[in-house]
Amino acid sequence: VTTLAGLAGPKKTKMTSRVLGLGVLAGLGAAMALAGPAWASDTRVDGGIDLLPAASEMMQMVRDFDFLVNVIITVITVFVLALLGWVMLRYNRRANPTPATFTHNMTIEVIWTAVPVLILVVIAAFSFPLLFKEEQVPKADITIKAIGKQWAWTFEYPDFPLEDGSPLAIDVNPLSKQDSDAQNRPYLLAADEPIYVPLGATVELRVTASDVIHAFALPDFAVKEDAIPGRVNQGWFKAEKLGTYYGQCSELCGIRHAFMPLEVRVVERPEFEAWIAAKGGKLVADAPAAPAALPAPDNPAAPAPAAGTGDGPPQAPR
Ligand SMILES: [Cu+2]
Repeated sequence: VTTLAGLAGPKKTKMTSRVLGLGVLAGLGAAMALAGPAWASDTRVDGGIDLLPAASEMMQMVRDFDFLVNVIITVITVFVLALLGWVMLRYNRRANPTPATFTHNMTIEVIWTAVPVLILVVIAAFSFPLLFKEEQVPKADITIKAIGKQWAWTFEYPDFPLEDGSPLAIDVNPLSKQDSDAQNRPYLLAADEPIYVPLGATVELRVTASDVIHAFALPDFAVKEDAIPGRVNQGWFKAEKLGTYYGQCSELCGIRHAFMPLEVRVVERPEFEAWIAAKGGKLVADAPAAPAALPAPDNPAAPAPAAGTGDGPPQAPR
């Protein structure tokens, strides 16, 4: 099921902006979203326009918020449409030959000022907690540093150093069209080197770039962080569901922007450790044994990534 994850990704973006572009269709899209929970199928569909199914609690919260906003959009659209219809039918020249000449109505002006304010307050009340949760990186079990490059990703695992002490680093390129077709994997989403994450782990992301601005997007987990040269942005996700998830570069970064997929595999801990070992990484003594009870990952034994970058965000106290 999840190997199909992300299939709707690029199409979704295109479809979504098309719907947003046509004001009239916005109401239609909202009306369709009213069926929200029913849409939340496990499989991606070609041409789907909904957000991807949630692979984490965070993404579920994003989906719930999306549903709420769609309900609000629908109510407003239907209300405004009804008002327009009423005005056109009741107050056209034939039905209302002698129009009223007043220009102010205190009551209605107070209402149409206050009600939109209240709507915005409601939206803010639900969106701010979401933003704070996204921005506050919880105590992480492992750290992954994502480096965007023209045009590839490098993922470093500073918790698992190589023999020489440098962090385990994986270069990720798109899987070729030929291989994608042969393996029935989505071209331009599948990567030649999937990166592995243990199930249940809270993953801290440190995102940067080496040349131009890229962006690390992993929609199943509601992750999107700008990758900016000379700066380290922090993000996180919790790997709550086994499976394969696809992400992409999400910032127009040059001619091969579309060729920067990333593939994340959430696997059981032993499989993750086997992968780390196969890549030459050391499972250091105090490396997480089980995601639950962990020492902080940025202990002195593990080289801190981004050290020396200078203007990265300050480390949150743990
Ligand atoms: Cu890019």
